[in-house]
Amino acid sequence: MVVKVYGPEYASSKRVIVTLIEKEIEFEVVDVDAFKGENKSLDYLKLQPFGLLPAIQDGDYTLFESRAIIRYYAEKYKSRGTELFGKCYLLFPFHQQWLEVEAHNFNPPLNTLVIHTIFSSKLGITPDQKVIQENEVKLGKVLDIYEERLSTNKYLAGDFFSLADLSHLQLGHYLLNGAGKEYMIRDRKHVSAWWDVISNRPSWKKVLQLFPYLN
Ligand SMILES: N[C@@H](CCC(=O)N[C@@H](CS)C(=O)NCC(=O)O)C(=O)O
Repeated sequence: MVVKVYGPEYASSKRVIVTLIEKEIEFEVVDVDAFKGENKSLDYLKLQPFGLLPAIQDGDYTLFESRAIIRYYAEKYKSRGTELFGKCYLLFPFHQQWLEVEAHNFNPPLNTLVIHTIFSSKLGITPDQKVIQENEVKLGKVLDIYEERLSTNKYLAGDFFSLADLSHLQLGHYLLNGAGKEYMIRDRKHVSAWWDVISNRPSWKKVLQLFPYLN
């Protein structure tokens, strides 16, 4: 069964697509333009009642929330493509922990930064320098913790690439492309090396080639 991914152009959808590529799962995409409000159409709300992207359809099966989707496919196709949970069950909590850190510590300040630096005109909001500065400070503190973690571990969960690393690519990409905050990665030696490793994976390059970023 080919997996249908709705709204491939958006960051959270790319989190799903890069996982499907790593797991060698066939997919097709359905364009949904959030800037035209298509994510609030009655048909789309049947798939994702909160009107957010992405949602997937896999036969009769529908799922939303990008991190739930990637956990599902990494588990369902454990032995296909890249092992994204680590080989040993003892490692499972570490990658879950760092996936939660990405969702609750990394993503919120970066998402606000991206809205105010890249998407303000599309969203019809005035960029607020105070909000930008506050969120830059918050994100900097998170990245300082990453710097320490990555000084003793090649990847966030240990010595293996996992969903936790992969989940940073979609919004992290904006720091170096569009938001003008490249220094936040490049001034941290270990974060910078980690970023180069994860963003040079063929799966991520494929995503960028298939779905160039909106801005
Ligand atoms: N926690 C959700 C977040 C989804 C989300 O915020 N999607 C954005 C695109 S990256 C969206 O749909 N924005 C349109 C809107 O807010 O109307 C997930 O990971 O799936």
